Amino acid sequence: MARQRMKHRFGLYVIFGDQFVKPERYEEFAGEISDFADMVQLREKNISAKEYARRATGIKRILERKKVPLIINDRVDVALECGADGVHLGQNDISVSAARKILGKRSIIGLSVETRNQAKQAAQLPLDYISASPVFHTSSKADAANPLGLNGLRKIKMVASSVPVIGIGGINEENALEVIKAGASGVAVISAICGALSWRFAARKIKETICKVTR
Ligand code: TZP
Ligand code: MG
Repeated sequence: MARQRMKHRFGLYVIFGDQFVKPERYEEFAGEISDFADMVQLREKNISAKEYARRATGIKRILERKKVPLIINDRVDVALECGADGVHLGQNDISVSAARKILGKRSIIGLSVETRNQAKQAAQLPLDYISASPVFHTSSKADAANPLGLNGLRKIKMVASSVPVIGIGGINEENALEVIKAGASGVAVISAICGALSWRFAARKIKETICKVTR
């Protein structure tokens, strides 16, 4: 029998890591965005599991007060260690099924997909959402595939209609609404928030924009 998916609000899904924010400012960052983010992902590359969990634990404390779930990129062990709400996996990470066994049925598990075929396969897995990657051109991920465009995003939603799809890549205040209108349940944003002069203001603007279409 197909697994019953729990309902989560994705809306504005903010992603950050030391590529864009200095670790000593993580708690300040989390505090600024927490009134507008529906979900937050810590995305670190090339640091120890111990340091990853230390950073995540500090953020978790802030987000918990606002009931904003924290997702850990790549590392199921780190998610377990810091009591995160879930994990986000790529096509080359540990499998979704293994992550589900380790983290249990209440954890939020997401998977990046770049093609319709990957999306179709993902719809059969015990996951909570997929991210369609990248929707637009992005400079934040060195090995990003060619942009799907809004049409590519629509096609991914079509083959994985039972799964919430999050758009990621090059999303900002100007194009966020189009991404939602194309079928996404949320927008994942890095540089348009982390690179803004005011993190709080940038998050608020995108959140207000996507709230024009409620899903
Ligand atoms: N995965 C696909 S695109 C991307 C990731 C992590 C980067 C998105 O960053 P930005 O700055 O919002 O384009
Ligand atoms: Mg990964």
